Amino acid sequence: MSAADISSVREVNFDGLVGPTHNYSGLAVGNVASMSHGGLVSNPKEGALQGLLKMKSLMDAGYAQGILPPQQRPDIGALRDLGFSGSNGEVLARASKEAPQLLRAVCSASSMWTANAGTITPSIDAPDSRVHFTPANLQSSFHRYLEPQTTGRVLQAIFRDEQHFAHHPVLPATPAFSDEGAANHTRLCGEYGEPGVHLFVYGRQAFGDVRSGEREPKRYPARQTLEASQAVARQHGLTEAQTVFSQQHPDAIDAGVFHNDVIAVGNGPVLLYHEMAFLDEEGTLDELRAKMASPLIPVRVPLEAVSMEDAVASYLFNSQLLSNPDGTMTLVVPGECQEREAVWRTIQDYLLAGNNPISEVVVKDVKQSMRNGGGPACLRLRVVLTEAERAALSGRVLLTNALYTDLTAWVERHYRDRLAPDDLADPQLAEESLAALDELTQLLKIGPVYPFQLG
Ligand code: SUG
Repeated sequence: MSAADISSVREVNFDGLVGPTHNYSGLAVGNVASMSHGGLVSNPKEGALQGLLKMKSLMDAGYAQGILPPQQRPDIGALRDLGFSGSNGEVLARASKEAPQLLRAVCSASSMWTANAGTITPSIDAPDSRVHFTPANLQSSFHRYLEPQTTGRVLQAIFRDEQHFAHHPVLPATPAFSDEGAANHTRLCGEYGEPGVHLFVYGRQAFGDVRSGEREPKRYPARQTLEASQAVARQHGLTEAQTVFSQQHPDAIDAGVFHNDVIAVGNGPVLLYHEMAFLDEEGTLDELRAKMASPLIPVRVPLEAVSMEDAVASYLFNSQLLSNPDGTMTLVVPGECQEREAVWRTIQDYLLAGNNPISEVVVKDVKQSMRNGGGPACLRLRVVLTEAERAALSGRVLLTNALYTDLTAWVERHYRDRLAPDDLADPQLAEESLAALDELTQLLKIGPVYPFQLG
């Protein structure tokens, strides 16, 4: 690749639009925010507008911003598969009465957290010079297991051009291959257009020489397996020299760190992480240093500065770390970081004042998502693209002022501003949601991607 091509490579953040059924159902075991906010009344309209505002302000600041649509919810087809029959209204009413936990699961708007949509390898690192995609199976929880099929269709609709984009099958949806996508994957590099090293962080090993039981979490499940991470790397053609597999610290999982992106974030050569992120911190850094072409810049936050409780409550590490043209980086943190004194002090006195590229902190209000354990970084899927690949995207999915205006008007037209757990059985909500999504696929020009559109 020529120097001009290298400098044209950019990271595009594809944020998930918060869906019309966004609600608080306490579905995610090991996710402290989800478990503690279950049963609250949500505001889907506010959630969608908060997400759109984050996207718009990052676009205005010069970052490339994309959009991924929400999924068809309630997933009445999933209820039918589980034996509920009759009209849609009857299916919803029976599920609400006989299995309310299933109704809540099929209504979740969890696809908004697109960091879990899949794992992406940029063309620079792939042997066939194409961008590679594997949708995550999300088999750890029923409500998220419902996502990958539509996710795959959406990714194929947008990244359709086979000359530039390659799509792989979802890994087998079984505990041994439990995969949660980019939330446990970080690409470290110099410039985006230079070769990168892929850090895959897993919580447990399924086969082979299983490590001692003491090294696995005891309280909460480990959602990513080593075998899943290895399979994705294999699908994408990544070699040993390009990959580092590191075990997440089991104590962190037990403290509520259900994905690596709740305790570490990397961008370019910078790895911002908490002391408790990796079981073998030194080994992980040494291997990264040995494999990376550019010097690694580790930014380590010690436990004495930020406790695990503060890390999980504030989502400091679920920030977006964005590259600026002058070589500095901007950290986009959730508003909750301002509410924890130790965290805010660490940002000011340690991250901003430290000898590292982070020169600016921007605070974003994504509270509707945060109450379900989704911060700024959960809401986006990073796709590193060359200029030619950006030009080859299908659909109207890169944010512009006009698209922002259209999407906010669409949200205002279709979304409710109040959703209580009992509202989920309302057949009217299902109809409103389908009408909204049908219009959205036209607005985004991505063609039919939802089951109700495919017949
Ligand atoms: O899988 N929450 C999601 C949050 C995902 C955050 N993503 C990243 N860290 N990348 C999860 O735990 C809660 C849904 C509810 O309780 O209603 C939920 O699914």
